[in-house]
This record gives sequence, C-alpha cells and structure tokens, in this order.
Amino acid sequence: MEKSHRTLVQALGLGPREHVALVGGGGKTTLLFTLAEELKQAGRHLVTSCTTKLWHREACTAPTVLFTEKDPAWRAKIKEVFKTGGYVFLARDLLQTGKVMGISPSLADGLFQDTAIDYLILEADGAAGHPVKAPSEHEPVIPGSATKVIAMLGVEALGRRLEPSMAFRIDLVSKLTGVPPGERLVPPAVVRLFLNHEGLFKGSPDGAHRIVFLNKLDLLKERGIAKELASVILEKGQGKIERVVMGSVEGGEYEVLRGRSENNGIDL
Ligand SMILES: Nc1nc2c(ncn2[C@@H]2O[C@H](COP(=O)(O)OP(=O)(O)OP(=O)(O)O)[C@@H](O)[C@H]2O)c(=O)[nH]1
Ligand SMILES: [Mg+2]
Repeated sequence: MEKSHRTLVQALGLGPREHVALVGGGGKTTLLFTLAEELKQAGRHLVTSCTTKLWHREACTAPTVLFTEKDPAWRAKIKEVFKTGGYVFLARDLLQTGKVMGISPSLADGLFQDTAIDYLILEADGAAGHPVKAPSEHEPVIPGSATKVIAMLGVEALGRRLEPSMAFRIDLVSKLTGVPPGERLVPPAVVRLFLNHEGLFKGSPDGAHRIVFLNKLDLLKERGIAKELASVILEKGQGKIERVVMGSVEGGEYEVLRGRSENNGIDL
C-alpha cells in the first residue's frame, strides 16, 4: 500500500538518531541538503559530509563548511555551530579542481559515536550528474556505522534507451541490468541495479536499512512505470529492501511503498 508524506524524515522513516549514506544517482546532493534543512528547522544536531568528492559550491549550501586538514579545531567548531542552530558540512580538504575531498569512513564512524550528533548524512557515491549509475570496484564508500543506506535513481531514465547521457559507467550499468547500450531501461532490468550484490547497495552494513529512492517523479507524465519498478523491487527484494520512496525532492512530495517491517519514523 502507498502512503504519502510531506517530509523526508517521515518518508524515509528516520528515527531520533541516524547515520544516512546516499548512493546511486539522480539527486543525492539535493536530498542531502533538503533533509539537512528539515532537521535543522526541527532543532536537531546534524553533520553533513561525503566519503567521495563533491563540488565546493554544493558543500557551501550548508551554513558552515569545515576542513579537517586545515582546521585542527573542527570538532569544537561543530559544537559551536550547534549552539547557533546551524549545521556543518565536514570535508577533508579543498582541491584545486573546485571539489572537496570527503572524509574517510573511519572518521565518519568515529563522528557518529559522538552522541552530541543526532544525524550524520553522507554522500557516499558519485554519478557525475547522471540519473543512473552502477558502482565500480572502489564504489560506493559506505561507513560500517551507517544505519540507513539510500540508493537513488532519476526516474526520467525509465523506459528510455541506455545512452551515455543517461548512465554513468554505462558498461557496468549494461552488465548489471543485462540491457545492451541503445536498448530500453525497462523496470525488470533496472531492478537488478538495486538487488544484485554488485549493485548500488554494494558494501552496505548488514544491520543498515536499505531504502530505494526513485526521484524526479515530477518529470514523468505517466507514473505507472515508476510504480511498476517499485513493486517489483519490493517483491523480488524479499524483505531486504525496507521501503521504496517514489517522489520529487525538489517538489517536496513523497509516496512510500513498504517492505515487511513497519517503521513510521519520528514526528519532528
Ligand atoms: N526535476 C527534478 N530534478 C531534480 C530533482 N532532484 C534533483 N534534481 C536535479 O537533478 C540533478 C542532479 O541532482 P544532484 O542532487 O546533483 O544529484 P547527485 O546524485 O548528487 O549527482 P552526482 O553528485 O553528480 O552523483 C540536478 O540538476 C538537480 O537539480 C527533482 O526532484 N526533480
Ligand atoms: Mg552529488
């Protein structure tokens, strides 16, 4: 059964303390800062970061950006920022390319042990702006203490032909889905991106909830194809996928399809 939600916290079923890792393509950064703003408005203490690379201009969406290599007082500064009702984007260093280098998974794990931090939200994968990706050998980079892993896909790719404009690491996408380049990305094939052990959830901690997020629903004239994908994922996922969220992060609308476990999330 589907359920509509207005907040990401509800749609994702977040508890009072979570370590969230975002993988896949089609809206990770947008979701990261939309969720951060929701949690900030609710007075929660959160840190945003990445274990990959991300544009500095994107990191600057956060009220404060701290670099662990440049600033020995970064830990104390996070607490200072909490007192002002803000939040931090934490990175290792600023690169000449205009990107920031992310933190290590072990630093992320250590950070989440600090109970002053309610939420740690990380971008743990890169898709170079494409709606679809498949992970390479060294991707994604998910810390062991992650409690929720959210694998995203931009639904504008569904039913479209597999082309370089659509998919990052197109050869791997083709291999995982079984769709040859130039053929259509139909739901029964796309399911494998989420359920194959070499797919988007690769390296997720055993205890973490796995959530599929089908984003940019606003771009679809006919939503049936996204719903078809969502139900096949839950059916074939056999309880491994806790929920599928279909929605539009930019439009602020979310529909949730549940797996076996019931989890309504906290009320902010
Ligand atoms: N129409 C629409 N566009 C969206 C939505 N969410 C994100 N986008 C757009 O999709 C593009 C990619 O979004 P990002 O948030 O940068 O995606 P990402 O997964 O972080 O991408 P990479 O960091 O390159 O891997 C941007 O142009 C966003 O503005 C949405 O809900 N609807
Ligand atoms: Mg991004």
